[in-house]
Amino acid sequence: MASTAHPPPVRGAEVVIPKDGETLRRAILIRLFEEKLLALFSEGKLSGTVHTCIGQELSALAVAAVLREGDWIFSNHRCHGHYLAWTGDARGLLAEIMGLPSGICAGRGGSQHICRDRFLSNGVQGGGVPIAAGCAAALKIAEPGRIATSFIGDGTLGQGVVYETLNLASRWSLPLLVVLEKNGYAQSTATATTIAGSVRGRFEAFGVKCFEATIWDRETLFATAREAAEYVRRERVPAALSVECFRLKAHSKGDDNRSPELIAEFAARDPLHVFEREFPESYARMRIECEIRLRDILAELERSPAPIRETLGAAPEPARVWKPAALIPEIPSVRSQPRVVERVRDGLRHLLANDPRVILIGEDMEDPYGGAFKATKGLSTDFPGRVRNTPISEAAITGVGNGLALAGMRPFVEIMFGDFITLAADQIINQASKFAYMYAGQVAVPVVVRAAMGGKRGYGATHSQCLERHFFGTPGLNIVALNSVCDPALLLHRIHERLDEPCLLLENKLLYGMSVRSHSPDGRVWLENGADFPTLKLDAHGRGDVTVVTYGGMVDEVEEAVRRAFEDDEIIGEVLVPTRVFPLDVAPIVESVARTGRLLVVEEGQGFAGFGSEVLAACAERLPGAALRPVRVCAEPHPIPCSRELEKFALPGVDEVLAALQKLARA
Ligand SMILES: Cc1ncc(C[n+]2csc(CCOP(=O)(O)OP(=O)(O)O)c2C)c(N)n1
Repeated sequence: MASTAHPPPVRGAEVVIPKDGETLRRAILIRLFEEKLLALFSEGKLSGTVHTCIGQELSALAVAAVLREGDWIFSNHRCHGHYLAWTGDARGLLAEIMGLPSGICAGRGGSQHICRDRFLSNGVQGGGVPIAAGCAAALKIAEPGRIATSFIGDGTLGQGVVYETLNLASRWSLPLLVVLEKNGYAQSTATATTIAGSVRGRFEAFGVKCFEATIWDRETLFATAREAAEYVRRERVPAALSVECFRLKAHSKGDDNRSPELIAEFAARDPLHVFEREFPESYARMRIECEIRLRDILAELERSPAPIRETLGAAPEPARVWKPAALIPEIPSVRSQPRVVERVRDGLRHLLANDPRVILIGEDMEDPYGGAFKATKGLSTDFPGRVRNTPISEAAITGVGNGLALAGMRPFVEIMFGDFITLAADQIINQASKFAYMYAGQVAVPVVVRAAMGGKRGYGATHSQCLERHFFGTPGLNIVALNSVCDPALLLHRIHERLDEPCLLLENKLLYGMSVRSHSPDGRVWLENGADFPTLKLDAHGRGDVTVVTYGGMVDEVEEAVRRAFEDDEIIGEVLVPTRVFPLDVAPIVESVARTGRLLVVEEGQGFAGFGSEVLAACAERLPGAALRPVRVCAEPHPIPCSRELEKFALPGVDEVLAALQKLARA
């Protein structure tokens, strides 16, 4: 299914959830584990970084005590305690932090990015909250009674996506427990100097109940955690659990600018120190047990083999047979030449009808509006509850999409104007695209983010761009572009059937109104090469003067320019249109350029470090020594103006493509 190979999931030691009465033993294990990490760092035996929770262990344990198997847990950079509290898997975690193949993520994740079953951590502050909400949404549909938990620190209260998510989780009544570890600091900064208002007020503003406790009153902490989790489980609504605590060590390894007096004051109150003072014999016995366990694990791991170089990546595309492009017969169309938007709708309708896991979320998608470009018109009526309007929260809705996908649903997230994909960039680049590799193939995130890109409608600088360039080259991400030749319903079907990785689907705004057709204006038939995400070709039967490569919304204008170039100057263009622009199958392009020696790349967006640059580089690399004559046509290097005339100057059109064809033919 996936285009990138991953090794089979790594299994750590058996998960052992602490039983009542074992809390302190587990707390000691967490503390000794992290003290050992700091020692290994100072001995130069570990690389990277580590954020210890020394002093805060009880908050993780209080939450672990009230979670159940099947619940999702999202953690942050300070995740060791959360993980060990929940699993007890010191061996798997230590191996991971040591970068060993037997680590829980095969050494790919390290200290901050760990995953096992339904426990995931990521070091991008706040990004896990909407993903947890997405999992909560999936649980609500498929596994009622289970909940999702997301740990954050109080510094992360500055992160906007947290509030987008609280709003959505409250509106959608999602069983989400946000655990706030309120240790008063964010790295070097006292949060009292950066976070305004009250913590409780922040949650309650969204109608989210906030439970409060401290680690210095263990009984109340455990009781409050239980009350909070049971409330979320029973009422199926979000809640927050705010746990006041203090970290006794530096933010990471040695970066501590807090006063020694302050730290000493909290060290004296530290629950484990208190336990040691009150029950020295029990404490000493448990400590020795944990020390022996960790010593044995370390000794074993120090003898383990180091990782070997991995060879991952897409398999080479097999040779293809070109055949005429056509509408997909399994998805009927009401018209013989439907418009692109109609085929998008047909495709989505087909998926909704055939796969109960499919769910569509985005702004203004429901009827009677049916989406800003009407791509979902009628679908919310026909599939009640499965096409959902969201608030204006691009980061959160993409994150919720990630969570839904992670939990087994097949979400399609609509970004109304592709320009706003910037707001969802963290969820695409640092979350969805990373998970499968970073967590050693244990999870898949088959989320589809549909974004209407493109200009030529006078919408100006912030509603007209093609921003896919910023996502090109992100490992783990697929970028597919609709055009008016390859049936959009087919591409939706393929994405759904053949990808278990995230996909950014580019839907050009002007394209929506075009008819899907299999002939170009010069009468030639469009061919496709039969790949899952086919490359299309306007064949020149070996007589092409210029290879023209384009994608998405530029296809129609390129065709028109090619028609005119032939009529006016008898220049024959061989046009190639990939439907998946990343990862890109360059073979058909290189094959054509090897024959023509002339390459014209046309893209609507900015050219620098863009699609054209990559196509050019691929041809130059694969055709060393060839006399390659390239030209690129792209947007002018300034923001897109509103004025109809100015916009024409800024964005490439038929005239620019024609001029480039003529220039190349003369070269
Ligand atoms: C989005 C983001 N911005 C900045 C950072 C760098 N960073 C890592 S931890 C941290 C402080 C987090 O503070 P808090 O949320 O209070 O958690 P704590 O470290 O106190 O557990 C910062 C700024 C990050 N990882 N992610």
